[in-house]
Formats: sequence, structure tokens, C-alpha cells
Amino acid sequence: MQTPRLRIAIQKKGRLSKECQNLLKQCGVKFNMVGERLVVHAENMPIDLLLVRDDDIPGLIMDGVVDLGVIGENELEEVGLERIARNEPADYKKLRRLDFGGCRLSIAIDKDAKYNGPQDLQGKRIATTYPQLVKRYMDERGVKFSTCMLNGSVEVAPRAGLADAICDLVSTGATLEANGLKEVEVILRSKAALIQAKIPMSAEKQALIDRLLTRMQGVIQAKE
Ligand code: PRT
Ligand code: ZN
Repeated sequence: MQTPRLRIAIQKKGRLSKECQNLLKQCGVKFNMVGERLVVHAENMPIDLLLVRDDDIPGLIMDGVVDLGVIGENELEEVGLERIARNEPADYKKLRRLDFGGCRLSIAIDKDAKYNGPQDLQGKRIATTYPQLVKRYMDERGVKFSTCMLNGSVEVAPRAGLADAICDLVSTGATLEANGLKEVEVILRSKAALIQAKIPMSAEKQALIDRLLTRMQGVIQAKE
């Protein structure tokens, strides 16, 4: 019988996609991205790449639909908490953190406002795309708050009068500055990670995963 192909979910278009494709290529996986395909077959290994929105990757892994995925830890942890709250499968195995996609998930407020700590956020409304991670952080500190769920333009929410504060991803800090905000709490430091589904895996597939992982360690170490 033919070995079933290893399925790897990666972001189709966005901040992780180029580096992710480069990493796979450096690991010796040959493929050609053409057109708007959902699935791209590797030419020299039994591997299929599934090109999707990053939001879908944690669920595809946790439901065991794909074998491997590359995803930002911010997205992975948010979806994990969401699924636990809904009693849905939320298991996965993190094979390794990668050397790209670095950012932090931070709370920011008006740059001129006084700030002495999380208790200053008591009773405030926080605009975010990551309500579960904000809730975990605030619950751990005993701070009650409300959320304003936004999938984009989070940074304009305070100015638009939709919220008192925001919790969003930051890398250089330029977006916060451009919107008159200052970072006051870092709630998560994130990087892209390679994750594996916790499903029974044939010996051949597991051997292929181990081989890929060893190559990946080599590629990443060589850059350090
Ligand atoms: O279409 P799809 O749903 O797949 O993509 P997306 O738009 O949801 O995600 P994308 O491509 O923007 O980001 C994918 C992942 O990249 C995120 O989940 C993070 O893990 C990682 N990442 C790293 C970032 C950033 N850095 C980042 N700076 N994701 C977003 N940002 C945004 C941030 O939201 C804010 O708007 O950049 C702005 C802040 O940047 P600075 O440099 O001004 O601080
Ligand atoms: Zn997304």
C-alpha cells in the first residue's frame, strides 16, 4: 500500500507565509506555489501543503485533519482556550518554536493616561481580537473588565470611543505610537511554532516528521 501523504497546514498569505515556505524549502521539500490552490503537492517527498488562513490552522490540528501546522503561538493559545471553553478537542504537540513571527500581545492605553498596574483597568472596556488570552491574564490578577471584540482596526478603538484600552499584537510599536497609545502590559510573547496533531501516526509518517524536524533544527541552528 502507498504511504499516505503527510499534510502540513501553512498560512496562505500573510506575515508567516514567506518564511514558512522558505523554511520548508531549506529543509529540502520541493514544491511550486502556483495560482490559488488550496493543496500543493511536494515533488520529492510524500508531503501535501494545505494553504489556509492562519485562524484555521489550530483547529485543523486539534481536530486531527492535518498532521503538522505552522502557526503563531498567539493564535494557537487563543483558539486552544476558546475550544476548551466550548468542550471541543484542544490537544496538540509543539514540536519546536521557530525563528520568525516574533511579536508580543500587549495591552495599550492613551499615551497621556496615568498607569500604575493592571488594577487601573478595573471596569474598563478592552478592544481585542484575543478575548480568551486577555480574560486569562485579567482573571489571574483579579481584574474585572469588559471586551469589545474586533477582528481588525483594534488600534483605533479608543479614539473611536469604542473602548478604553486595546490588547493587540505589537512588533516595532509604530502602530501604537501612530495611534497615540502606549504599551502598559505584555500578556504574551509569541513566535511561530511547528505543531503536530495528537492522532495515531503510521511509523512511516512519524519517521518523515522526525526527519523534517532534524533538518529544521539544522537550518535554524545554522542561522543562529
Ligand atoms: O489572512 P490571515 O487570517 O491568514 O492572516 P492575518 O491577517 O490574521 O495574520 P497576519 O498575517 O497579519 O499575522 C500572522 C501572524 O504573524 C500573527 O498571528 C502573529 O503570530 C505574527 N505577527 C508578528 C504579527 C505581527 N508580528 C504584527 N506586528 N501579526 C500582526 N501584527 C500587526 C498587529 O496586529 C498590528 O496591527 O502589526 C501591527 C503592529 O505592528 P508594529 O510593528 O507597528 O508594532
Ligand atoms: Zn488570521
